[in-house]
Amino acid sequence: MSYNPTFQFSHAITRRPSASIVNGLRAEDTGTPDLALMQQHHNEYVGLLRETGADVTELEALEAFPDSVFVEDDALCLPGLAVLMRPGAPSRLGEVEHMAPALRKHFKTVAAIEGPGFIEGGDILLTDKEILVGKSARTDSEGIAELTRIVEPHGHVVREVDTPAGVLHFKTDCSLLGDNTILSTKRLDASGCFAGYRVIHTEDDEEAAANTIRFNQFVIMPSGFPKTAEKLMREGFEVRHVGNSECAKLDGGMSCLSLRFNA
Ligand code: CIR
Repeated sequence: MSYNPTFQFSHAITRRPSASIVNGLRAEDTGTPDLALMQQHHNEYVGLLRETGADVTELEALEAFPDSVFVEDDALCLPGLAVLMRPGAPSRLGEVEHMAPALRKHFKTVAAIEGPGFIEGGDILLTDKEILVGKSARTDSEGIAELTRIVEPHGHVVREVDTPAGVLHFKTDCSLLGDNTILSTKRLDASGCFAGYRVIHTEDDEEAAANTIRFNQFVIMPSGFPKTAEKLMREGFEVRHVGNSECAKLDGGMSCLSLRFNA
């Protein structure tokens, strides 16, 4: 069956939030995340992924790793190839080995970034023609170079770009909506990294809407960004919302909560 591997997915992997999430990393303290509310939002998120017909694995919470709910940072999933990342946050390095068994069930080839560089999945945007990787406080040029050496023989092109200063991950500020179309904050688009793509901007004061996902027929957005949601609906996207108040306290959003792939 033919499919577009950038937004049509048969599978997703998520991990339940752990009670230790209250100790998760954050750039700024805006309050302690409420585990029960986060779990409720997480259930809604998983429910929407499943509504598209995808098979969704929910891994058990990992108490030793407060940020392990943000599974996207642990791996990059490409057609037939998964690459385990090497997170730039020391407290997250050990998460990766707990993701490996779930990926081995679905991928014939599971490669790994060995270092010395660092790279997190949140800095990687897969499009129809290339893999854009934003350098950030978590992802460096050595990590990107190692990823390039792994994926190039599989026919992928990697392009190193910059994440705006003070922004956690490249994809904190953008998402692939499909068919050469990207949702981006104006500040990230101003860098010129999306030349050749059709770019839809998040509305002013709604920058946090940029971390959205296209998952099969749905564009899944964090709740609370009505102007950007309206814009996407006018463009013909089938928009769904999930509460993100608790993950947002830890700089997390829609993409961070799943690994998405075809198997
Ligand atoms: C962290 O700082 O690593 C977590 N608190 C948030 C990770 C968000 N992940 C993502 O944007 N891909």
